[in-house]
Amino acid sequence: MSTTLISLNRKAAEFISTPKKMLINGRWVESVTNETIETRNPATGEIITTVPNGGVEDINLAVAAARKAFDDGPWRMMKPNERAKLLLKLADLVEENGEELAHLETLDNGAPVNVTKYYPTAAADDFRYYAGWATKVTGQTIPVSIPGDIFNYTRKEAIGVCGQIIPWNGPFLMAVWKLSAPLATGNTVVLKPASLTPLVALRLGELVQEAGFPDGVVNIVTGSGSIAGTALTEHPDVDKIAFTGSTEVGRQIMRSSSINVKKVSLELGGKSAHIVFADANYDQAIANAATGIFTNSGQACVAGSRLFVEKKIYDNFMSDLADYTKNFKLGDGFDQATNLGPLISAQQKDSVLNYVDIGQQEGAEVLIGGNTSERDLEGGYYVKPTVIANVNNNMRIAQEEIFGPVISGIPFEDIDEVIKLANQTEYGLGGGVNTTDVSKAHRVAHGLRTGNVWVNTYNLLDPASPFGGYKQSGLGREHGSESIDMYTETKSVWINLD
Ligand code: TAP
Repeated sequence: MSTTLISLNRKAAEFISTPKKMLINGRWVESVTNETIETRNPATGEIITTVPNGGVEDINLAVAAARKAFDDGPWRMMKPNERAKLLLKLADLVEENGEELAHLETLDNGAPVNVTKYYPTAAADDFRYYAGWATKVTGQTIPVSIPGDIFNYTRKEAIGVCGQIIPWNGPFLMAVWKLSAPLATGNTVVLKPASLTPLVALRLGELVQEAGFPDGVVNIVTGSGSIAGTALTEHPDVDKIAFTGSTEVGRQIMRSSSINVKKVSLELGGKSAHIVFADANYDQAIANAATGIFTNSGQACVAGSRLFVEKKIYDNFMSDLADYTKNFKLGDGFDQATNLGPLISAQQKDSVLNYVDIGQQEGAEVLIGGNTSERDLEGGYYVKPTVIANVNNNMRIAQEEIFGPVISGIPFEDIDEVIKLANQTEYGLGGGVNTTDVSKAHRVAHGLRTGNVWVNTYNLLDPASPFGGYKQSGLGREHGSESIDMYTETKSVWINLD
């Protein structure tokens, strides 16, 4: 491994030098039981620090604080431009502390600094975009036709206390997405980060306080999904749950949220089709296919994990894609040369490698990748970029979310066949099309039953454009005006003018 390690930002080093606390009602507290959980660096397996293992009582305290801040509080009543100012201040603070946040993300999640260095700007953009919305959430006047002199209008009102549960694969930006729109619309929040990656959320909590948000508006409880997460989703004083994570847990959350009929939005798994036609710009399509799967080491809900390649170029394309993976430098995210980090945990590594075995047992052929035997990567949870050929769409590796750097190539004959195959999955999150034929591009984009389609590119996101899934990939959309709808209730007001 190269030894050009970037040194850890000084403030990040200070941050992890003490056991962390969690944020409830404007105070940094231990869990009621004083229990803690360890968080580890996936590049080395070493313990970084500990965070509180919050449980039912901690969730109760956090929800009570969020409830009070909403019901009695300064937040819902605060003028929209004041809420906007606080979000703008938070955006500035995120930028000012950008390197520290990026380094904490690399330490906790493994994504290379080469990638996480862009997150502070993306995070600040998100807060600024929704700061802009705070003053623009309007109702309508409605020309009703019933008898009498009746004036009817609608108001968009905050839903209340939002329980925000996020995964480990993008802890920084996921935390930001789960704060920006709900706060802009006047909701209060209890955020539960993933047990494996709690650090950036806790540091964001400090910045929320520094920006001057009133106590109880943002609460951050660390703890396990099975206890703290369940307590949040079952809590009768929580009005909405927004969750990003696995489809299996998404189903459980729908069930537990039914207790008091919470509003629920879900951003779940995917098995996205990335389609390459023979007329595509070949080199661009290779790069897109690689970016589509290897970004974040394949630990992305939108990962283009099923690669459909037109039969006449299939063999060459798969072999060139395998060659292209040699451009990836696997290693510690703090190594300047690294552009592919470790997986999040030993368990995730085992699960991914098990899928590679399953693929081979099913008759597929591993062209490159699989396990790493490089001695200098021992200790971390590394899997080489892996390209698998001779896959058919019914195999488990083509139907189940692997969540690792593994791409499965499937040949196809024509546009109708590929649209059909691409839609033969329980998921519907992303999709990619590579072609120089504009009519094919639109036909496929319209034919895919997915929430996002990228043409001759992949993985683009912007706070202004809605993001979410069809079928079992989710419920609702984050970003854009759709997020405003997701965090507001619509009230119809009737006035008799006679
Ligand atoms: P999940 O188990 O879905 O965890 C996501 C979040 O939900 C974490 O904060 C987790 O807490 C919490 N959680 C777990 N069980 C819960 C419950 N019963 N009630 C409320 N909250 C609960 O995902 P994971 O274990 O991190 O990853 C498993 C698989 O999910 C991955 O291999 C991948 O296929 C998929 N995944 C998908 C995505 C996206 S973006 N679609 C993201 C991550 C993972 P803990 O961290 O304490 O468990």
